Amino acid sequence: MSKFKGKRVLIVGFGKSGVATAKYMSKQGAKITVTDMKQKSELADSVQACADLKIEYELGKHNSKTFQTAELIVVSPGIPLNIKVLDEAREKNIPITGELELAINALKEPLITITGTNGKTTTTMLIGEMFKADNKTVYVGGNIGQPLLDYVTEGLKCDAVIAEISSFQIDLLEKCTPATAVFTNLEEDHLDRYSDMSTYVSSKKKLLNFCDKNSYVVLNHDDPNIKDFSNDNQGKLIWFTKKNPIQIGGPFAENFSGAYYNSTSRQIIAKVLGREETYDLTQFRLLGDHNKENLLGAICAARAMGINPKAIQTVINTFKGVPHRLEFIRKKDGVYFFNDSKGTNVMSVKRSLASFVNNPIILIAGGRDKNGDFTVLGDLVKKRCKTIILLGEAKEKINRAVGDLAETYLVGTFEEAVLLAYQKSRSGDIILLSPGCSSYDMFRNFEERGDYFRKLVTQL
Ligand code: UMA
Repeated sequence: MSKFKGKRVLIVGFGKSGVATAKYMSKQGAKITVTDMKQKSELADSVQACADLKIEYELGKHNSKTFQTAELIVVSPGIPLNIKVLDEAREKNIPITGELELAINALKEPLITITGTNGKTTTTMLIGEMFKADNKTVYVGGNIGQPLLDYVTEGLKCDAVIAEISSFQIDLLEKCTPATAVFTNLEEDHLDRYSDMSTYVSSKKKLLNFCDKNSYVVLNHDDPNIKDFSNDNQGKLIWFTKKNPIQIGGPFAENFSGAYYNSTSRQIIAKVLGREETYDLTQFRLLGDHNKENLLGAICAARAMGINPKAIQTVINTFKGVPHRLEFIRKKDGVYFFNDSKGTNVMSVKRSLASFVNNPIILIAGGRDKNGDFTVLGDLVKKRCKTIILLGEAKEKINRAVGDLAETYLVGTFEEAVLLAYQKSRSGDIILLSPGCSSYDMFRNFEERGDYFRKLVTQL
């Protein structure tokens, strides 16, 4: 019998994670209450998705009493853990968990986790494709937008589960032993939720501390924060770097286990399970150095899990990229349009700007600020941007940080931004939407923002 049968389970937040939890808990026979600060009319999709389930709703508010009388509280990742109702429940020792924890507790398959600030989704997708190219069945989920708990509820059976995991999800995890854990990089993000960078780093590190001696731990040697993770690692360490290990020298070069990029030959050299292999990147389509990092991390994880090098090379040659991550939309009058709506923090804008070396950029940025420091974009804006178009809640702040370094306009709507960018463009220019902010001031999520941008660009 399920341990949740008959239990009063309170689900906080009724987005994707809340819906997945409701479906799972309904199957387990729990007594479900859902609470969300939004009104029912704003949650129509979620309510519809759970129309067949027996659920008590408390919408438009969070009621302290409901929190204090629950036997288990399942919190959605986007909800800050320091809200009053959760503090009160903690005082009463009511267990608080997340959808990911419920899923991981029920998983039997090898779990590959991917976390970091940027590049998680691309790395996750690449690993998934590498498994599939080797005729393995996989479930790819987590922060990528497909709740992991759906895999359990639907009773699916795959060879492996590949999960993109955010710090918000890690904060709600009590245990998790990945077969392989990839850490991409750690850059400034979510400082509206974490008090400072070190608290954010500690959150990610919690996942490293879960890894045991059987876990493969894949670390980015080029990222100083991630490099430091090796000091606390219990697992089997695999490095990736864009430098030749010989340049780094010392024991790192002598005992190198991992993958590195050789820029002269445009190859990746991997030595993961003792054997040395070479991967050719001449057909790899994704732009930017950061995508080489994503590929390096993916190769390390796939090889650690025994994926055939031939399957990996096939994915390198055919992978088209991920929507909303430097996604090429169209070329019109010689102008190239790119949708980078997932560029929701300052460092990811930096990476995207650095990806275009030769063409002048018209950057569209802004949205809801996450307490980011936009001044770090200064050098790249000066070198690469001919125009910046700013919108959303953060437009004044970004203008003050970099507005003097390129021709800058502040606009009110997305339509204005796209039209102005097009009017200002000349053949050879790149129009890049890379907001550096979350989308929540104007859209439901970054996907909706990117889809809208794509639609406007297609209509031009
Ligand atoms: N809400 C409350 N009370 C509050 C705050 C919010 O009720 O005090 C409600 C909101 O009204 C809303 C609901 O909570 O209806 C939303 O919950 P959510 O933000 O957790 O959204 P979900 O749709 O459940 O999506 C979550 C992840 N969202 C976040 O972490 C913000 C999705 O990651 C993830 O894909 C999904 O679970 C499935 O696992 C998105 C994301 O932006 C992509 N992640 C961040 C990132 O990548 O930077 C971490």
